[in-house]
Amino acid sequence: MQKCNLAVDIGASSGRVIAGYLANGKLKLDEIHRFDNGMEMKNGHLCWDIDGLYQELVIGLRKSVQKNYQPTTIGIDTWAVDFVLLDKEKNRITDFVAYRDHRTDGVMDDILKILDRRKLYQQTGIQFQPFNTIYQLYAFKKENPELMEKAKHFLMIPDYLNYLLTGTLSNEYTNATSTQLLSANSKTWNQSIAEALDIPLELFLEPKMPMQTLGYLKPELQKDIGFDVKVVLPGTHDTASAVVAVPNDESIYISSGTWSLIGVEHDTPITSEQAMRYNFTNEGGVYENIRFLKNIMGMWMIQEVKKELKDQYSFQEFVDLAYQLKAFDSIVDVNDERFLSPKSMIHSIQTFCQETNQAIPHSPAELAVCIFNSLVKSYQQAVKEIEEMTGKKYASINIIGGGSKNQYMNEQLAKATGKAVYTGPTEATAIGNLIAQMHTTGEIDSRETSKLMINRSFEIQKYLIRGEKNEYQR
Ligand code: LRH
Repeated sequence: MQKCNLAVDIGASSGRVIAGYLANGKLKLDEIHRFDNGMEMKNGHLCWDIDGLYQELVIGLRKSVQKNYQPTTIGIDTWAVDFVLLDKEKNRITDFVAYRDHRTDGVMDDILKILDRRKLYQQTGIQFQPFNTIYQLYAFKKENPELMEKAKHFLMIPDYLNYLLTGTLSNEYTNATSTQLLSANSKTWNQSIAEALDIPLELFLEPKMPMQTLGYLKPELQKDIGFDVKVVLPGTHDTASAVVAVPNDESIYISSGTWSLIGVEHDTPITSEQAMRYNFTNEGGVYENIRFLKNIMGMWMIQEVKKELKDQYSFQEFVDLAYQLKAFDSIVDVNDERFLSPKSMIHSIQTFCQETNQAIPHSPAELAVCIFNSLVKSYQQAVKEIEEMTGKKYASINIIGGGSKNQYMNEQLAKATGKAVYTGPTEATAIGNLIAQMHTTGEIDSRETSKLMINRSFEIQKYLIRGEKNEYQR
């Protein structure tokens, strides 16, 4: 039997259970189980199927044993901001409403009439996004005052899954920062913000730092699996885990998936006027540092177009179509709120182009080029902003995550920024999750060792502009 650590990495469109172990100085990955995820309408709101996700997680655990692994630890990461509330008996009293649900429409503006925008940013360091937990909690309270009265515990998705595994309640730090309710400097829940919004502070537990053991599988699960598996906290926010797997500290990173998260790591929060204006965020990092980054709409746009076109084209086919199209220049502002949760992504893109007097994309190739070029434009702008705010010039950009397979965008980004563009690892989130588990068990002793390990274990590709001809070397 091979001992392993298990990473449970659940994104907005799919989840994975991945076994990881060290062999000959390299980190080996084995995907044990993969499943779909998505939102569905329930009680008038877009929700996640949290019970279904938990079942898939347990299936993954069982499969690992069937594949002859002995899991010693398990760690969970998912997307941020979403939560459930439990009553005093620790029973769930809310659905797992998804952040793209329209319950938060207009709520940020309402809150910014109560709280001063600048103060809120200075205290939390978190970027203004209409779906942050703070706005969701406020919307929930307005719609369900009687349930809010009953609520005793606030858990984010990984916290809740950890609770189901172990029976232990916790609020993990990296994910908690995405609520916009934590003080960036003290790393504790911000009393004055909670009080101003009448959100009871008793709902929250003192944030727990990643890289520590939370507990063990509940006895019935232990019996089922046959092993005493330790439940460990990685960066439970998927982006926090992904950033751990950035191969090179000197690059700007882009974690490319449903969202594109572009930024750098920093020792302390940057909450300047400029950072607020550029809407950058200071989320908590696994190494207790800061992920100074910006959320950019990301592959969600092409995922939605793909779905609308009845999955006739794969992602790679969209990339191929983009290469074949000679020129199509229309650009949309990918961070326009209309693209967050539209009825039709295609229609929203087309109306944006129409309103801005640009050619309207109709064919799948035109839509793909419009989305890819618009994303690249927005990355290019963010790179400029990062350099301006940190006062540093970066020679390279490293794209991690599944979206790094988009060669068209990688080449366009190299061309637009003149920087070397590195891509990989594609499984960054699971890798970062596993590394945090290995730090906890002592299998990896330092951040430096983990960086060496990543570079040794995974293929990193390089796109570079060569001379005048804009040729790329791979
Ligand atoms: C990426 C992500 C991102 C959040 C968003 C809700 O999966 O966690 O960091 O802002 O989802």
